[in-house]
Amino acid sequence: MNQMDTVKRILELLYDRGEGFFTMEELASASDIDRADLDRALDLLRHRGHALEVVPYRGVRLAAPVRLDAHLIERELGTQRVGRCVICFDQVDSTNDVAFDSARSEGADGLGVLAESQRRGRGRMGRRWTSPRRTNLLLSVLLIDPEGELAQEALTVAAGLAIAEGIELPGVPEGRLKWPNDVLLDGRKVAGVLVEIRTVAEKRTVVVGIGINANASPPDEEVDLPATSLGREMGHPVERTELARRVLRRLDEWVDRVARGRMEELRTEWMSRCGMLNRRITVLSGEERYVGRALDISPLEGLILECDDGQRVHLPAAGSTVVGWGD
Ligand code: BT5
Repeated sequence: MNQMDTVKRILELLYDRGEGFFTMEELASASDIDRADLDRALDLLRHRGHALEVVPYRGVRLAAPVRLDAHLIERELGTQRVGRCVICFDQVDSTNDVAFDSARSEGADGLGVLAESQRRGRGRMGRRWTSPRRTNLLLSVLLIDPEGELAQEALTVAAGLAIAEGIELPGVPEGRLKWPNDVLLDGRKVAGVLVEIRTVAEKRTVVVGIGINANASPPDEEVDLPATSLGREMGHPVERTELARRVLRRLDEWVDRVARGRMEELRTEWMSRCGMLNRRITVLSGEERYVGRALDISPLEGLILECDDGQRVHLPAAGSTVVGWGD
């Protein structure tokens, strides 16, 4: 094994042991190296950004929260497209921008970009997405789509579903979807989706940006809709590596369905998780304000609303926000 493989092997061993310790002897023997090489490998792990907790007579373990690491996320991920390659950063402006910047690289389709923090994390329509360092998941997935198979409308819905399924953990209430791009737990926002489309090297390029509050959420006075985190719902911190893997796997399946045009599955699943149907809602779409009953969701055409004056309108996800809902 070369030195890099040794470091990865040690990282796997420590990660898999969770909160348990490894004695130095045990770790050296499990990774088939001598003590001097182990010390060098642990230094390299620290250099890679991992904090280690070393306790006399007990040994070593990864300090919580475990830093997001591409190797741990990619390991036996088993996806076809989404997350085939993953990169993790400490700080970026926006993971969506990094994903777009990577679009010209060979084999970039499906790339997953994660960051521990963002200087300019964004929501839709110029809004901000905030997340304290090393607490949450900030993830963007790059999809090169020259044939235009991945409609923005459908991908937004698909990403919401992937999140709702990926966060199904013990103690977490069922994730409900608020059209077009929010995932809520008991009415509080736990995640948001920002799908952006640009042309890069003459190819249609889509980035699915996902922010999930794993362990921290902004206070009510700082947000339009009250927020929550998975950790708050569960009563203990959530390990983010496994969470990222769950969401990437679910997104892989949903992106595949969208690419194959299996919209009915998308619609059915979405409807079963949507808390808004048949309720009277107020939607801001572009400059207009619409009030009426939500009749249906079309993964390609958006929300179908029966306005109070009897008129039916199709509202696209892009540029629309539900600002109020009643019975
Ligand atoms: C969204 O926009 O919900 C899309 C959020 C997408 C964020 C991800 S993080 C990775 C990737 N890189 C990026 O730069 N962005 C994506 P929108 O529906 O416009 O909601 C934005 C609003 O949510 C803000 O105006 C705040 O009121 C609220 N907000 C901001 N941070 C929040 C958080 N952590 N949790 C809950 N609400 C938040």
